[in-house]
Amino acid sequence: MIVDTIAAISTAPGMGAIGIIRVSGSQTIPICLHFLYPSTNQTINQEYIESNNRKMVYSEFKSKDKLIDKIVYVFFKGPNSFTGEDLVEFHFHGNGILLKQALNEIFTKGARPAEPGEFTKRAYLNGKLNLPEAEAIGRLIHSRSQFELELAQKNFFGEISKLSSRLRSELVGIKAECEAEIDFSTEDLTFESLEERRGRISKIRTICDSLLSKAARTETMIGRSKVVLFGEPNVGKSSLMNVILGRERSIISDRPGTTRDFISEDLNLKGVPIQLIDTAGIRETEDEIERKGIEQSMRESSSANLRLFLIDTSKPWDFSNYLDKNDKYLAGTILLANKIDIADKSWSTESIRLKLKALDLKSNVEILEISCKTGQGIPELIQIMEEKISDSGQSEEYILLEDRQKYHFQMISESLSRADDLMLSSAPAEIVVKEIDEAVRQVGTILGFVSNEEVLGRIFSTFCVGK
Ligand SMILES: Nc1nc2c(ncn2[C@@H]2O[C@H](COP(=O)(O)OP(=O)(O)OP(=O)(O)O)[C@@H](O)[C@H]2O)c(=O)[nH]1
Ligand SMILES: [Mg+2]
Repeated sequence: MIVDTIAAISTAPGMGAIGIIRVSGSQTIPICLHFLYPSTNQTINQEYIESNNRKMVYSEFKSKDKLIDKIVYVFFKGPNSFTGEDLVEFHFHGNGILLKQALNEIFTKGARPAEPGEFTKRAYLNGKLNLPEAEAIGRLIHSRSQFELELAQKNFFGEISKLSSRLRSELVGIKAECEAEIDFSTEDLTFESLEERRGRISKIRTICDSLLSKAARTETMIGRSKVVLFGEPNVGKSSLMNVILGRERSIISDRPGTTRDFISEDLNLKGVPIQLIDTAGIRETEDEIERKGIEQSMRESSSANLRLFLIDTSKPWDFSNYLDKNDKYLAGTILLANKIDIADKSWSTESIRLKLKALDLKSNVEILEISCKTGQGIPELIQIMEEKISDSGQSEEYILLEDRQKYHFQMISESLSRADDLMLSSAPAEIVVKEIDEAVRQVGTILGFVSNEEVLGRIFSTFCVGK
């Protein structure tokens, strides 16, 4: 039984209509009795607090006759609280200084500062949440996009726990079969064939492996996607940056070499956070500063999730030659034929398409005519960007795994692979069972069958104080 009492500000820093201090542990009621003066004629005592269990009560919050704030509070009698212990939430006015003042008063009356994630850790230790759910709370709070939030919600509502429980019961079944075979090998019983068992094991391995690859895909989606605008000077990269952002961020001029550094701005497309980067136009130059900018452009563009390569259709160029010259930049890009409002008569999308085909680039190049001046093609461009970036397809294709969970799924897969090798080489069942047992242990760890204080400390310390 945890006896000490913790307290922390649970709302985000900054000003707000309300700011909540949460207190949990055995001193919760004495702390309430010390500070609360409900504006009824009733005297406050333990019975009063407990009879108002889970109700919002209006009260003065006073320390030594000094009125700190008029608040509402909710008392939750353990075990029916978030942490499973007696818990109170004091809803103050949302001023950081006021909240700190009140919190310091609370610290003098038997509570200590909560560690990061300690409320959630207590909830877990008291059986209120399982570990994957507790971890999902951390994600829920920190989600930066709709996409990430939805996946965190799925985990919070039990996705990982259900999945792991299913895997665990499968693995326990296999282990039981193996053990029965060892124990009753001298008796005339039929057990599943080697092939059947290998099939069952391989099915679980496939599930783990596919989870891991889905999780990897999800991570790239969640990480801020980088979209880079690049191409020769004066083709309209900065103009496009401004059009997409809807404001004048980059300097535009008809002088080639206007942008010398790279300019980065954050935006959100369909809930996916994006870093949009405008770069220095690529060309041969004697100017050292410009050359540095160009090198930077190349670096940015090679690490981008989506590359938009701009060309200027207003030039009377031989575009075929132009593409030959630039073919190393083209693979996997969207080729934006800009300034289509003043396109030269030599411009033809069809011939460019044919040329691109002939270049035999490793990955597809899409081509889109746009004008930063008239806005032609811009909605289509945004739509293509959204599709490419948030290409979420079926949400079943994505899953959020915390590093810890990934590690254990990986370990399960490896144990099962070793078990399979052992079975193939007709190793004794006793040895095979050890690997299966290890897989059972690993999946148990995902579910939170962990007693190690250090492991738990690590998991919850990534939370913020007050959670
Ligand atoms: N008519 C027309 N002019 C455009 C269009 N897009 C850009 N321009 C003009 O083209 C010139 C160059 O535009 P920028 O956006 O500065 O080009 P940039 O690619 O950023 O150039 P650097 O920074 O020098 O590499 C400016 O004078 C723009 O007004 C367009 O779609 N139509
Ligand atoms: Mg520019």
